[in-house]
Amino acid sequence: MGDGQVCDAVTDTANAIAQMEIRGAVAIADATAAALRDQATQSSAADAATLQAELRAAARRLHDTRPTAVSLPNTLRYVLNSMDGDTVEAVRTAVVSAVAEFRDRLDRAQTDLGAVGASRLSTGDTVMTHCHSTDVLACIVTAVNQGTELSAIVKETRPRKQGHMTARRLDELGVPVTFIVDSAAHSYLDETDHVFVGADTITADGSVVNKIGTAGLAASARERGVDVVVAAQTLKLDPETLSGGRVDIEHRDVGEVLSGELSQEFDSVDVANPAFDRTPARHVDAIVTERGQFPPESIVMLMRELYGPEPGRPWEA
Ligand code: RUB
Repeated sequence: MGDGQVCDAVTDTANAIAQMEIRGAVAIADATAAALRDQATQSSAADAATLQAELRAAARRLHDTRPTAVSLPNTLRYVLNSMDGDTVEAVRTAVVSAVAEFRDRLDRAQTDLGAVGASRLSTGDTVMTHCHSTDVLACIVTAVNQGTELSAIVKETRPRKQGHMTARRLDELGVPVTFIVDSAAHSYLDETDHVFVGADTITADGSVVNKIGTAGLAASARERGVDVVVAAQTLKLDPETLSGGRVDIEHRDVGEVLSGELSQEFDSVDVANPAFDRTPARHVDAIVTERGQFPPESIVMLMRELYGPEPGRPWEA
């Protein structure tokens, strides 16, 4: 790799995120941090300023992969804000240690959040899930490890079918799973005690941006009086929304919805493929984080405490 260039590990990670080989907000954050560490360790920059410029370029490459999960820019902030130093070695050491600390905090946050979420679950409860969220899994795994006997209704989650991952993982855990297509969710809410979903981004007004279909599920659950819990570590709080920033909802290739011959058959039909939607705070009972559980309307206080009013975009500097 030449002086000033982005390393292959960053390009590979960016491609893997864009193609969803790495997916889910926590996994995206973890891979992003690791890629920045690789940039720092593999760089042949001649001086500190060049290495810092490379790290910003690497961050931009990673940032431009998928627009919705705020865990990505929050990770870039954490790592880039650490890259002080007058020499290449000093910057490299600072980044390596910030990334190690970040990844450790990510793990601990999920463990701590899992304990908080598990406290909402009791033996005999049925949990309905949507998509595949490692933060949700942490709550269920902790509850099961504590001896709580649960069953699960797992939504398929069209078009990428992340529900398969959730069903597989819960089955391995010994949780009885009923696997349903998305449109069957309403019919199964009477058998559900809690809806547990993850989040890609939580905004200052307590809205939750998560996999498309979450908003409809939460509205139905609210109408039936079923508990709606969002399991989301504080890395999912979007500090830019404190000052009016908006969440960009990703629209993915329509080939994920209709592909091959079908897409030709329907070539005069407009196909849309939004990947996420926004659930208003009033349809959520609690946001479970590693810092405890919060009514969604109060999450703004935690957001302000953790990120301050001006989070900055150090990758743009
Ligand atoms: C993933 C998704 C997940 C959140 C939370 O969407 O919406 O619910 O990212 O996951 P995609 P986690 O599959 O399009 O990335 O709790 O693992 O961060």
